[in-house]
Amino acid sequence: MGLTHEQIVDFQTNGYLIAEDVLTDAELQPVIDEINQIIDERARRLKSEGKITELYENEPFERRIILLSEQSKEITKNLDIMFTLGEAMFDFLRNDRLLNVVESLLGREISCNPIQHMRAKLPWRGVGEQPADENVPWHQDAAVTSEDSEASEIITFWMPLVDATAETGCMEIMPQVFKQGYLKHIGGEGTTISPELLPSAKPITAECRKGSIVIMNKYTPHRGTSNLSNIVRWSLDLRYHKTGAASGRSYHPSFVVRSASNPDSVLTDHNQWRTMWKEAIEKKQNYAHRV
Ligand SMILES: O=C(O)CCC(=O)C(=O)O
Repeated sequence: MGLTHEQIVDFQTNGYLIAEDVLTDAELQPVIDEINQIIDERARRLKSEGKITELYENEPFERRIILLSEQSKEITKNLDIMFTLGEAMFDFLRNDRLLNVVESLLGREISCNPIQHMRAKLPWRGVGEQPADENVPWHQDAAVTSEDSEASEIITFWMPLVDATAETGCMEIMPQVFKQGYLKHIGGEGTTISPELLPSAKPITAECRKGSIVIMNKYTPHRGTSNLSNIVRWSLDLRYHKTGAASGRSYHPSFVVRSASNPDSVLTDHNQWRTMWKEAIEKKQNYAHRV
């Protein structure tokens, strides 16, 4: 089942929606298992290189990478979808329940957008807010797309792999502000809305349980909040667009995940996806962000 009519209107009115209980634990577990395996392989390599001494093999998903990163920051380097390219992740990008929700907003011809991330937000022990290199500042997702995608509906689907709360770190969102369109951004430590243009709308704290999804319009200002807990705030932020529309990163691979008119166009081959990404990354194109 996709979204209800009320949910769709809610999204279109407020520029965001928290869709509750879309995914089951069983659907998320293969992704978690795969991440655990990637971390285990990295930890063993770092130990063999003498960069860490403890493997912490018995620590859970929510804790292990904290203990490993205290020994070597290398454990989190390039820990993202386009570098790890796992099969469970590829399968998840085409998860039926997720795509039913996507279809409710984008129709029956859908592509997976290459702007997609897996994030391990580690606990913050410092004073004030977690810094911008660890915690994404106020921005609109349109800011990380090229201008040729201005007319494309690129919708963000943000989902935690643990409960995302005010304590573990979740999204903070400005409702309805998407109606103002694009706001100029500045670069630096994380793309951020120019301070003088930051709307004064009261943000909502978008707590989101594991299995639920925060859906956002590309012009909705949002930011991450500090992780004040003692577990990792694992999450995925995925984007989808209508097949044929500009993706905002034409130099990275989009692929068809659902098509009513041409079901054969759906990419089901994990190896092909891997190859497309590897070839694109080798070319090392600079991101054509907007400012
Ligand atoms: O996961 C986070 O903390 C930030 C994610 C975000 O800002 C995004 O998906 O655009």
